[in-house]
Amino acid sequence: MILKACLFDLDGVIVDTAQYHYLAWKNLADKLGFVFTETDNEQLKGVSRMESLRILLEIGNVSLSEQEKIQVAEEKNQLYLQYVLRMTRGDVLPGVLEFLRELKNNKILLGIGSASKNARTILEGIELVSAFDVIVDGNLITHAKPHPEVFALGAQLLHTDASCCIVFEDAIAGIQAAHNAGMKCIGVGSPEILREADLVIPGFKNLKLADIKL
Ligand code: B16
Ligand code: MG
Repeated sequence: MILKACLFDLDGVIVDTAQYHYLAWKNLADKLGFVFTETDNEQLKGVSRMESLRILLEIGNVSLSEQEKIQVAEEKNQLYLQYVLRMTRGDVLPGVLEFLRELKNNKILLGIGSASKNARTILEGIELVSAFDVIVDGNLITHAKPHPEVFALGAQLLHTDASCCIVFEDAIAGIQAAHNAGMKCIGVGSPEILREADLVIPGFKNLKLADIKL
């Protein structure tokens, strides 16, 4: 393939915010009176806020009115923001900055494709807003991953054909979204979980552009 653009998921790829999502959802589960484990939290990765809440309530076998759902989701987000607002450049995952620099030096366009409505806030904290040519986040899309919208829009805004894009994702729904958009996908994490990816890497540490053969 001719590589022209790389689209990065944010949570779990550029930074590890899954731990903060977990703490904030767990706080809600505690209040509602049920146990929510880190294993349960795996199901929420890459999933939108309201869909995450639906899964959480299903785990706890709790039913809430639509109004209550909106309220508890907002409370969860406020707690999550308290953690996220403390993030700095030092929270960028190992090897990411070096890899982004190599891509930029090779004139490859860079984009963010995240389900999070807090993506810009996080990117501001870690000082990476200007590193990306386009930022597509949860505020710009109407269909959650595995729908291709988030990545298709990223490619469109970069004026790049899907066949020339590679997506980096840590969630199964995200890998499916990339494939549904007609893009190759590199899974970041465990090969057992990210089986559907075209290639899986443990992280960006020591990763070179030449290592990516798709
Ligand atoms: P927010 P990503 C996703 O971000 C997270 O993986 C997922 O756990 C979260 O529920 C979702 O963003 C929505 O986040 O509540 O901040 O809008 O992995 O697509 O970058
Ligand atoms: Mg993710």
